[in-house]
Amino acid sequence: TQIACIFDLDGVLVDTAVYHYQAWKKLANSLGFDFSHAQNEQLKGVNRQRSLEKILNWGGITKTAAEQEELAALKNSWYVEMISKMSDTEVLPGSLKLLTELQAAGVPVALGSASKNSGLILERTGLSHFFNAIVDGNSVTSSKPDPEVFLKGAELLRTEPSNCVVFEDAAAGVEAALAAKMAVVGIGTAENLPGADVVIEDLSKINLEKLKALLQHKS
Ligand code: G16
Ligand code: MG
Repeated sequence: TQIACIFDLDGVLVDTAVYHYQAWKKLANSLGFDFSHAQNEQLKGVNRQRSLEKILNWGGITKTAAEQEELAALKNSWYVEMISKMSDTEVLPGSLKLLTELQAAGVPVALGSASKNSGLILERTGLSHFFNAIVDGNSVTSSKPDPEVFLKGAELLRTEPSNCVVFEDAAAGVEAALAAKMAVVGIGTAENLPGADVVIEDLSKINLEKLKALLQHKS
């Protein structure tokens, strides 16, 4: 079977949600309101601009487009400061083993992330060399749940969507993969990821053989 894999970044390969949380909380606090972990959960897979809109809405605050751009840049400067200190110890369980197995088997691998900081994160955590193609917040115009990010990934890997397996931890990402007509492995819990073909706790729970079986079962 022909197979290609497309990985989401935050929450699948590395845990950067904790840094997004700290940076957004600092921004919310500076504006006079608080920001909870539950709210942070709702921002997974959501791009920076849209995340800020949601936060301002939760705080009951209105800002002009120019002010929003400044606030998003401020949050990002704090976030970049934190992720610049990341290391390979922050790669999530099973990521390295699976990526190594896929690379050894010659399976094409792409990144499909909403983040504009994916290059820095992959570099800091030592994962860059596993990817044949990178699609991230710098190269897409429509965010998840739009399928653009994953369709571009398939295109760059020169394969059909029906050959692709997507790994996602966010509901919007699972929706995007399904819209792209790809198989989806959800990372997290089944309640939070409706529609995923299979949901696992982390990447240590899957291997190439299981992925091939999943694709075959789907077709
Ligand atoms: C990630 C995170 C989101 C974040 C987005 C944009 O998406 O899950 O919480 O808002 O990237 O990140 P940045 O501000 O770095 O551009 P993904 O698709 O990698 O899970
Ligand atoms: Mg994610």
